[in-house]
Amino acid sequence: MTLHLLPAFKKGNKMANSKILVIMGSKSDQLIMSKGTEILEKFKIPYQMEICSAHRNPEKTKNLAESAEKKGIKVIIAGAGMAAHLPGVIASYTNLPVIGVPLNASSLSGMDSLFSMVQMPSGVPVATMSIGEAGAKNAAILAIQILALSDEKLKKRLEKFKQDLAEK
Ligand code: RP5
Repeated sequence: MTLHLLPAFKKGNKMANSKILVIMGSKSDQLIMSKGTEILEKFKIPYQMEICSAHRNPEKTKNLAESAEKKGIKVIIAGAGMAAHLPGVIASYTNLPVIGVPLNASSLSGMDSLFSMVQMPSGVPVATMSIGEAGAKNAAILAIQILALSDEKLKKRLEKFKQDLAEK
């Protein structure tokens, strides 16, 4: 099966002043992870997207994590399936908050990935979301909530978002 990149991934996807870095382990993760980036776009949050595997591209993973803070990134979202060490490896190279999204990419239905992320040993946390689409969306919302701690306008937009959810 040939996996094509979604249009948003082809544009170079480095928005000026990106606040959030979204990394996923494979092209095969992009459909689910795009459910979260759609929310970032709705909130007009500039973000950078990268496809980078912790085991296939270890040097690139290290460089992305180490350079993120200097580039102005405030939160990193990392999605991966199977033995999903990506968020943990990223968290080992940065003090930025790292949000992990476990993805269903194997016969274990994402439980493998969930346990890989949520069972981080003490000292190097990964804020782990639920498996799949809900997790991708919640990762985006949590990242926005973190940004809203120092952004009053964003806080207001979040309040409106939550009110709309309640009305639905
Ligand atoms: C992980 O392995 C990726 O995050 C993906 O979810 C899974 C399978 O990757 P591919 O074999 O589809 O590239 O590294």
